[in-house]
Amino acid sequence: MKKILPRVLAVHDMSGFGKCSLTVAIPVISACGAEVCPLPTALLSTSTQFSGWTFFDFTSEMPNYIKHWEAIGLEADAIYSGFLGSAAQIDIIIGMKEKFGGAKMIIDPVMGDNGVVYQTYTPEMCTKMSELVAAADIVTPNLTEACILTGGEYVNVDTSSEGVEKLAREVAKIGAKNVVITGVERGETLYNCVLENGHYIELPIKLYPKRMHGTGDLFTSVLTGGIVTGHSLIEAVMSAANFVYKVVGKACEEGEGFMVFETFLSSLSSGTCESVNK
Ligand code: PXL
Repeated sequence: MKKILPRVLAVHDMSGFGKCSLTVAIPVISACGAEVCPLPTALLSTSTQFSGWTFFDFTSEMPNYIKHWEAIGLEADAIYSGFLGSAAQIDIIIGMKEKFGGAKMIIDPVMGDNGVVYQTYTPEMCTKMSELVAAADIVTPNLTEACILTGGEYVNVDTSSEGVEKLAREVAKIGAKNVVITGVERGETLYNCVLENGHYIELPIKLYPKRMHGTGDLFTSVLTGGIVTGHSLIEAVMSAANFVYKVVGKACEEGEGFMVFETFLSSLSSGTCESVNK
C-alpha cells in the first residue's frame, strides 16, 4: 500500500483520561510528520493512577487487526510498543516484527516507575518483557524498568555514570541493539543515557521541575517521531528530553498537575524539538 509519510504501528493502551499511551503517541508522532496506526492493547477509563479505573483486555482482538493489516499490504517504518494488557501480547508483538519486515522495533518496556510496578503488571509480564527487549532496535527503560529487566534492586541502583553504563550494557546483553536509560537524576541535572552500537554517552538536560505521570510515554513518542523522520538516535533523544522539559515546565507554571503538551505540538514539525538548554 502506497505510503507518503513514515508510518508507525503504535501498540499501547487507550486510556480515556490520564495523558498517556495512545492519547500521547498519536498526536505527538503525527506532529512530527509521521502517520500513526494504533493497535490498542487494552481500553481503560483512565490511567491506573486514578482509583476505580476500568480495564478491557484487547489481547484476543489483536491478531485480527494484524492479519487484516497484512492482508491489505500495510507497510511500516516502525513498531512502537508501550503499556501492555497481558503477557500473551509480548509474543504477538514479537510476531509483528516478521510480518512487517524492515520496521524498526522501538520498545518502551513499560512496567513501573520510581521503584513501583504498575498495578496491572503481573510477575509473568515483567519476566517475559525481556523477550520483547531482545527483539528491540531501540529500548527505553527508566531505572525501575532497567532494574526489573536485569534482576537488580531499585533501592540499590548505582546512578553514577559507571553504574548506569554497566546497567545499559546489561540491558543490551538481553539482545536490544540500542539502549536509552531514561531520566537519571543527579543534582540539578537529568541524564538520558544512550548505548548506541556499543558506544555509551550521557545527554544532560536541566532537571524537570516536577515528576509527572506520562512523561515516559511522551519521551518515547517524541523519540519515535524523530527516528522515523530520519534523525539520529542522539538527536531524537535530545529532542524528546527538550520536549518533555517544555511540557512539564508549562504545566508547573500553570499550576497544572498533568502534562500540557497540546500547545507545543507545532514545535515538532521538523520531526524534532529544539534545545531548551540554550
Ligand atoms: O505512562 C504509563 C502508563 C500507561 N498506561 C496506563 C498507565 C500508565 C502508568 O500508570 O496506568 C494505563
